[in-house]
Amino acid sequence: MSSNIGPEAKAAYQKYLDASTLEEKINRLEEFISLIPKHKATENIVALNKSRLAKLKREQEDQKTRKKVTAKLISPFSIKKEGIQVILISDYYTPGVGKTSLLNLLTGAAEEKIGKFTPIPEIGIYEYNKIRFQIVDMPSIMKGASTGMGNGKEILSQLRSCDLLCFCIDLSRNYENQMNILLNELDYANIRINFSPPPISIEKTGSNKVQVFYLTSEAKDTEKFEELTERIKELVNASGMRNAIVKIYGEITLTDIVDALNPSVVYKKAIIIGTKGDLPQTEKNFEKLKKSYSNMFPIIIGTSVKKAEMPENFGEIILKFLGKIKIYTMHKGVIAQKPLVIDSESNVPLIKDVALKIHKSFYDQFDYAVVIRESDRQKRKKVGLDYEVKDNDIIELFTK
Ligand SMILES: Nc1nc2c(ncn2[C@@H]2O[C@H](COP(=O)(O)OP(=O)(O)O)[C@@H](O)[C@H]2O)c(=O)[nH]1
Ligand SMILES: [Mg+2]
Repeated sequence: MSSNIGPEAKAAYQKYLDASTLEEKINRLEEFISLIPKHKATENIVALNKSRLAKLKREQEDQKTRKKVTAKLISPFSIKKEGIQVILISDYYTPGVGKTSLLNLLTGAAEEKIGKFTPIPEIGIYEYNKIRFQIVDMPSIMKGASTGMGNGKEILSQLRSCDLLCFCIDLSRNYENQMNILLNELDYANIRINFSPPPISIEKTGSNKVQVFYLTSEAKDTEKFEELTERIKELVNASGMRNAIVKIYGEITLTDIVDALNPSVVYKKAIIIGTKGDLPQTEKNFEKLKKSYSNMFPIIIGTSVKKAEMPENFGEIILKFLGKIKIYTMHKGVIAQKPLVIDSESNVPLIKDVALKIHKSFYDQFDYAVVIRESDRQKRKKVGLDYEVKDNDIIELFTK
């Protein structure tokens, strides 16, 4: 054990080694990690033990699910996804931050639940330019939710598959407390916010060793990468893998490796909605909130349900933030009423994506496409599969 960690942490580590049950091991390892002074020299120890901890927690979850299979019920928290799913979350407080009020303003749903405790999710559909957004008003998240407080585990697990999270923050209360509770509980639940997945891929292999490859010049630039390779091998072993190929595509930290090794980590996009903007002092609070969190949250909106203040183009804001565009298909000169939503997050959206989205046969038998773009000088173009499409394009596909 390294000399950088102090006697108290050392004692805690010994206790962890002496633990006999899985639960004891988890608790003592958490205790140990919390006692390690956090600085550059202890980075490796922290990462290594976080990876061990993640492995132990997975074992614990496996045991629990095995116990549960006999009594499998559909949870009242489970939501059938429809359209683009947007989940409203907040901390737990009375009176509430105004989630149900927002849901009602956007969708007309759940008016009778405003001002009341809402123990299970309420759902409504918000339509913007004929695109459907499923707005989910989640029960509040308590401090300790990630360990099960107030149905926290059920609530947090529902967030893992949404398209967008809205942190609803009551501007008439201390915003920092609210933000901290939400950010902490999500982090403990392995939900990472507005953070790109690290440039790492880890595959299990048959060979009995861990191999690390640096595949871009950025990755190769890493200082002392031989040492990094050793650390990565340690982390892979600590996570329970004996054989793996680790590919690194860019600059990374040891924490990134710990996350990449943990199959329960998900990456979610989130915005902040400040509520009750009509109450005294809220304007000042809103400005401070923006200043403190705009690095992490590119979109922070101020609202008031009392004054019916909500951006008219809320749907547009969401689509843009999620990297989605809408196009209109055309058939024999007739333009569809309803747009088609195309993803463009990682790459530029192409005619190919449109064809595949409609049906694979349009891709397989593709001949050419006609694109009508009002903003271009040449409004009408005949194009191929690799042509880049833009928001509001009108597109007709022709097959052979
Ligand atoms: N002044 C003001 N009060 C609001 C606003 N939105 C909600 N409220 C009030 O805040 C309380 C809690 O609202 P609710 O929507 O039930 O919050 P939830 O618990 O987060 O779902 C209710 O009394 C609402 O009338 C708002 O924009 N301005
Ligand atoms: Mg409510």
